[in-house]
Amino acid sequence: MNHNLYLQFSGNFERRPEKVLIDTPSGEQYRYRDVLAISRRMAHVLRQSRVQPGDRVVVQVDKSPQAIMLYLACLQVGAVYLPLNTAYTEAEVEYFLTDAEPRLYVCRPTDEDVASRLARRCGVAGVETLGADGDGSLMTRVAEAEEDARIAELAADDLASILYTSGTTGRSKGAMLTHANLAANSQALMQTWRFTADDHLLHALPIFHTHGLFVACNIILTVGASMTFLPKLDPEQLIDLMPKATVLMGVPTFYTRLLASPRLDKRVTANMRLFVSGSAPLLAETHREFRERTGHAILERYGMTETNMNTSNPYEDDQRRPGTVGFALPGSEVRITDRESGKVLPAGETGLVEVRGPNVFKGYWRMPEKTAAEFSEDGYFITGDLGLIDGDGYLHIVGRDKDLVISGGYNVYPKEVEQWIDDLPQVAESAVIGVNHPDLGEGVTAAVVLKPGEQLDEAQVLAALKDKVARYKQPKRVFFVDSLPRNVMGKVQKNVLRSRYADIYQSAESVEK
Ligand code: MLC
Ligand code: AMP
Repeated sequence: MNHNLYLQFSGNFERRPEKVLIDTPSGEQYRYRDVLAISRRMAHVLRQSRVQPGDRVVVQVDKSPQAIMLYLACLQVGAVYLPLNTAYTEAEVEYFLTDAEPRLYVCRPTDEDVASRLARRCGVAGVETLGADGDGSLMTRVAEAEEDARIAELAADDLASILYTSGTTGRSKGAMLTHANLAANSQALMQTWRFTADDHLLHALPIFHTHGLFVACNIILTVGASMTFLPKLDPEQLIDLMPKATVLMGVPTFYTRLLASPRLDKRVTANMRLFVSGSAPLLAETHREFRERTGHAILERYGMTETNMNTSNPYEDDQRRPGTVGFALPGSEVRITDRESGKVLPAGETGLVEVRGPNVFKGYWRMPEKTAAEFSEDGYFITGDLGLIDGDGYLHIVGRDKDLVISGGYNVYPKEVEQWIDDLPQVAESAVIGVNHPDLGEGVTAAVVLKPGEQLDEAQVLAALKDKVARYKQPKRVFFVDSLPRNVMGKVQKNVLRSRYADIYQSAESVEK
């Protein structure tokens, strides 16, 4: 049996060729038949470029319908789709190319020079470009290519994608997601959230992460529905489009920014059947405010790059509980264990959240020890999140055991930023923390200790980080301290720092987006 995820989508290309799969606010429309034809031509170009099943194709491009066609072409060929955030710096991309050893690197036309230089340095054989408007060298080749309708024959645990996720050591790890992982998760979500071919999704998330790519696009492709692709979050544009849509998926910042618009009300949301939130905690207060204004209870779910989606609040809106992430999805299991003993804890007790099921990834790319360290003996993935399951079975995420900041739904591992700050000759040590931020949930914030007699200001630290790490990882504020608070074991007490700076983003002037 062929387990290629593409087969889960392919029936829709035959059943509804005339139906629009993706449209854009500027009026472009891509029907199922267009997407099929272009993706098959892309598959031809990939094969011409000697991309074989199992080869990695790194894609670092702006959001566009063509980027989804490239994803589909990779599935057809059996290549491993490896999307990267366009915000990554050259240094960050160099690491990914070296680690993943892709056959092909597809970048934005404006990045071609840097990309070619990087490809030469990292031994990547091919570079193509793809622009936001479907321009670039890839599409020039596609225009001349024939359609190649072959679909690679794959096993369930062959890789469909690798998504890099930073680690607490500061070194990024490639999470290997199989065809079976992605197929199982979109099936479970489709059922739980009652998607049908009549749905129309407002898609304003980036498509280089689990949320925007696998949760959003895979469901739409599986049920044969349609979506509007927006390049980025623009709350007014979303509100304009809601009367013709049925579903929105977003990170909590989507909902706080929508609430900031006086236009958001019951009337503009009347056609919508579902608002989904995830990737970061949604404040119960935001849930309640949204319900009051629109009559809709936001459905919160919980997932991870490594595991896809694990839990969801129930579809029945009176059973959705603010501040909780609901129940394990069909086929998945969730338990809470004691941090020290590893024993499973009863309802109401807080511990590590562990998950098991067909959604859970195969492991970290070329890191067997790291993979083994994050699984329990009986096959549960240890998420590093802290949670409890209440008496009614709802999972609450109450914190994180891992040192991680989530800013606007993007993960920032403090260690990575601290290492760059510590490299500055004037710096003795630093600690990077997430501080409550009204727009982004958490704002990346640094506390820096200088070496005796040295001088440095906030602007200099920020300037030094500029080309090192992606913009969203750079601190919103830098503070200088005489020493970092430590416990008796010598460990930096980040909680002390978090409470010291708890109010810095609360006043309107200090809130930077
Ligand atoms: C952008 N900026 C950010 C930022 N996003 N800074 C911190 N945190 C963020 N999340 C910076 C930019 O670099 C820029 O800086 C300035 O803010 C404005 O940029 P922008 O592009 O205009 O930002 P905006 O459109 O306002 O984006 C904010 C956002 C976006 C929250 C809408 O970040 C977003 O769509 N986040 C979703 C991330 C996501 O998909 N996460 C899912 C991961 S999967 P300057 O200085 O250059 O102006 C996952 C698993 C799961 O977690 O469970 O889903
Ligand atoms: P990522 O590694 O980018 O996939 O981010 C996964 C992490 O996001 C999880 O381990 C959680 O810490 C967090 N997360 C995702 N969804 C939620 C949610 N609904 N509530 C709280 N945290 C969440």
